[in-house]
Formats: sequence, C-alpha cells, structure tokens
Amino acid sequence: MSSKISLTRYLVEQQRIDGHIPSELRLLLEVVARACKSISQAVNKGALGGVLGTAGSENVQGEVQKKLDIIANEVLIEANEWGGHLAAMASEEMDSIYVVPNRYPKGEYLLLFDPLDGSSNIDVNVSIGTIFSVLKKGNDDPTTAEPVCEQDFLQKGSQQVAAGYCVYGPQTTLVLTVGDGVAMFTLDREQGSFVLTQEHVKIPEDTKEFAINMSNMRHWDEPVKRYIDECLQGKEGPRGKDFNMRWIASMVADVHRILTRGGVFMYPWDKREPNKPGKLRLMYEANPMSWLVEQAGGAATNGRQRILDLQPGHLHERVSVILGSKNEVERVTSYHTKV
Ligand code: AHM
Ligand code: MG
Repeated sequence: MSSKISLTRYLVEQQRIDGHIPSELRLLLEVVARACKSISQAVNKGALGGVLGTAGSENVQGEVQKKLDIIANEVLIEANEWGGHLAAMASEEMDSIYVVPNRYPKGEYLLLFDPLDGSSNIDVNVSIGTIFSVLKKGNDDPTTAEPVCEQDFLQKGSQQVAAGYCVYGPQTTLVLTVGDGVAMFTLDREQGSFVLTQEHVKIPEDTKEFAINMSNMRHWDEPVKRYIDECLQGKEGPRGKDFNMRWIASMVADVHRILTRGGVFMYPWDKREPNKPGKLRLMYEANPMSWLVEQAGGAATNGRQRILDLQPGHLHERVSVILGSKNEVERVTSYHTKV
C-alpha cells in the first residue's frame, strides 16, 4: 500500500464516496476505535499497570470477572456515553442495558460489546480482544420516541449496521464491516492511529484446519462428533486429507486466524448443560463475528439456521456457533439437518 490510509480516512470515504454510513455512525466507530486503543494500552502494561488478576466479582452469567473485564467495560462506556450518537449500550459485563444519562444528548444507535473476550487468556499473556456490534433503535424520531429499553436491542443480527473486533495480540488490529466487505487496520503505536492494512478480506471456501475445544468431545452431539471424527481420520478417512487443529480459547483470535487463512470454528451446543443453547452469546459475540465472516465470503450457523436470522429473546442469550470457511460450515450444518 503506497500511501497510508488511516481508519479516519477510510470511514470518511465510506461516508462521502460510497454513502455507506451516516456521519453519526462514522463518529461512533471512531470513538469505539479510540476506546480500543486505550484498552490496548492497558493490556500492554499487564502486571506493570496492575491490571491482571480477578476483580472479585461475577457478571450476570455467573462468570468471575477479571480486572481487565471491568476496566475495558468502563473505558467503552466512558468513551461512548457523551458523544450524542448513542441511545444505549449493552455489555457482557452488565446485567441490563446502560441508557445514556440525561445530561448528554442522545442519538439513534445502540452499541453492544464484549469488552474483553477470551478473559481466561489475560493473565497468561495470550491474545484477547474486544467485540462490538451496532444496531439502530427502531423508532428514530426523537420527538415521539419511547425511552429506550431492552426490547429495542432484540433485533436479528442481519439488522446490524456495523460490527467488528479489536484483537490485542502481537499487533493490535481492528477489524470492521459496515456491510461493504471486511477491512483490517493495524495500530501504529508511534502515530497513535489505526492504519488500513488489508481490505476486501476473503475467507477461502475450503480449509484443512478446525478449531474446537476437544476436551468437550464426550459431551458433543452426534453431528459434531461425526464431523471431527472424519477430520481426525485424515488422508485415510472419508475426507481424504489431513486436518490441523488450533484452539486459542479466545474467539477473537480464532476468528482473526480464520479471516486471515481460513478454517472452521465451533463452539457447539453440548450435553453438559442441555438447556443452554451454547456457551457463546448471540448478540455481542456470535452476531458481529457472523456478519464479519459472511462479509468475507464465509458462513455462520447454529448447526441448523443462519445465525444472523435468529430472533433474540433476551440480551444475554447464548447460541451454538459454527463459522468460517463456507464449504466446511455447510458440511457441519448438513450433518445436523440431514439425518
Ligand atoms: P469470555 O467472553 O468470558 O471470555 O468467554 C468466551 C470465550 C471465547 O472467546 C472462547 O472461544 C471460549 O470462551 C473459550 O471457552 P473454553 O475455555 O470453554 O474453551
Ligand atoms: Mg466473550
């Protein structure tokens, strides 16, 4: 790339030339990126910044919160609440929605996030990330609008107007879609800005790499067992090729690898807690990742249906996730549907 294109310029061009995004959405995305920059700083300091370890509290899903979970959540709220572009926010780390306080102007967008995904990796210095999804509040006439409530958030993933993640790994990379393909921006620490490093990201349709937590094998459903078993048989089995496995235990890092070189990621429903549809959360993990993957030519299902078509029933709803290279996702899905 001859001249560097900053995230700001990319967004301005999306707004001005392509007409993809209104100015308020452009501002919102810039603010989210700024928040990610400051989370990246905190992550980088690690023990030196006193940010490692647990916070001694639990979130609404009964998971122990790490200090960085809480710091990242606060950074995102503080950065976004005053700009005038948002009506409310929702987060993995907050029981209910956070309505923009009355002292600030309100906008028509809703921001959802998992502030620090892959929390179990924080203290062991392995890649983690922030995932975000942007929706538009249904009634956008501020004179008649009802106060924002959880119901406003319960939209299908196909209604998202922007989605992305920021991975804090060897590099800090922001990955974004506004419905015009997927673009990647690497944080230039000297300049303090995100620089476009890849556009029109494309996931290969076929792959020889899968990502699943194999320690859960005995709990899986038959279609997942069948798929992984066939992969493990390698060249000698029905797939006729050897497969490689990766599991980072950080969805952001696993999806980043898949966007970069292909692969299939699965966190399927399993028998440990049969009433729970899966581990991952639909609205701020599966939906944004599914849209990114689809925008890059991949596919995402819950084993039976396209994730982006699922109607959420509540904010913290969980879902079974199979996403990545199109032909593999279709194969796993067909093992569920054609029995
Ligand atoms: P978190 O949002 O609490 O960090 O949990 C989500 C993470 C995903 O990033 C990852 O794919 C999965 O949990 C790993 O789970 P497991 O430890 O069961 O393998
Ligand atoms: Mg998460």
